Amino acid sequence: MNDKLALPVGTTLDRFIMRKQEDFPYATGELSQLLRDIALASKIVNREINRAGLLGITGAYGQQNVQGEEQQKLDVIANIRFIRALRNGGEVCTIISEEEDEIIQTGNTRGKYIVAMDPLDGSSNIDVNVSIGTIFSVYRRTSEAGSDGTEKDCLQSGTKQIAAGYIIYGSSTMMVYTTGNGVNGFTYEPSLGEFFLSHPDITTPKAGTIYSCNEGHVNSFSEGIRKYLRYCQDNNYSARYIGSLVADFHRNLLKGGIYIYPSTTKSPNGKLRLMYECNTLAFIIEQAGGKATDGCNRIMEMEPAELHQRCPLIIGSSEMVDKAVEFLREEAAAERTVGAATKEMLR
Ligand code: P6P
Repeated sequence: MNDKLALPVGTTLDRFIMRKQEDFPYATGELSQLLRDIALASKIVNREINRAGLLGITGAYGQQNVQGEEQQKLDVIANIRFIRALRNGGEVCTIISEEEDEIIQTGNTRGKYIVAMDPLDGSSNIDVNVSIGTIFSVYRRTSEAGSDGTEKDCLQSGTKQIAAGYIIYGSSTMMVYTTGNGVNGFTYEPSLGEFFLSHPDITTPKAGTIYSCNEGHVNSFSEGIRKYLRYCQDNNYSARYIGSLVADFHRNLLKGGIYIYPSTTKSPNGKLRLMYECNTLAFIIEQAGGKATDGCNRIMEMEPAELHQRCPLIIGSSEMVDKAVEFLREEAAAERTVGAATKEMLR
């Protein structure tokens, strides 16, 4: 299928994946199968989320994850579902999960791929019926097939991603992903058990009037971030912050906007994780024409040192991200000037 012939709205995810695979003559179908495995797990998780209140699977699980965060029962359930689907699918040798301290070996030693995932992000919102999401990135292993994947296989920069996506469990359930040739969105029809193409070739507006940030932490933000937030308010932008990254990101992707989880005095590296939140959404936003930075560096070029490392995230419409970075650069320049003047005075 010629990539130039856009596939019609209503194309099933399976057919879409197959047609797009035809665009890659050397594709062997493993990545296609991996995407199907993720879609399958998301259908199961979707069903459990929708019935959580009836099945007694809301609320805390009673343990903390490696991040020191209270695991919700559905965090654990979603983690199990995605690991099982990827293990049974056979294409993935190793998984990084927000819910697991160490890398997970699937036993598929011939598997070509690594998956980094947050099985259920925003889970504190589950009990109050607010949209939540699954976030995933796919990398090609760098080690030889035939043995378990290594930590080095897992610690690759975002530019090495071969696919990235999320599932948003919201007023409708959608899967949005990219393999590096644009971004496409699929809406789930539960009565048929299928995802259907509903948002072909998603591009994000260059500018918007929505800013997403937890302004309750404003006193711990840098002066540059505080100045940018005041700039948004002076320009009568709308503050929209759901407390669920996938939901805030998805709205801003479609309408234009910026999401900021910056460095704070308490958490200098911010809260969000590089490998399975920031890199994933950075790949998607760049493919849709937007930008993603930690305030100084392009997120996708950051070299990960640890599986669960955190990084500040400023992501969204390109002109809005540029403006936020401008305020941060002005602050850095002012600090250098003050630093130099102080040094001069102390000579
Ligand atoms: P805060 C959820 O825990 C999450 O990782 C993102 O989904 C969300 O945007 C953010 O943290 C909310 O964090 O500190 O504003 O409650």
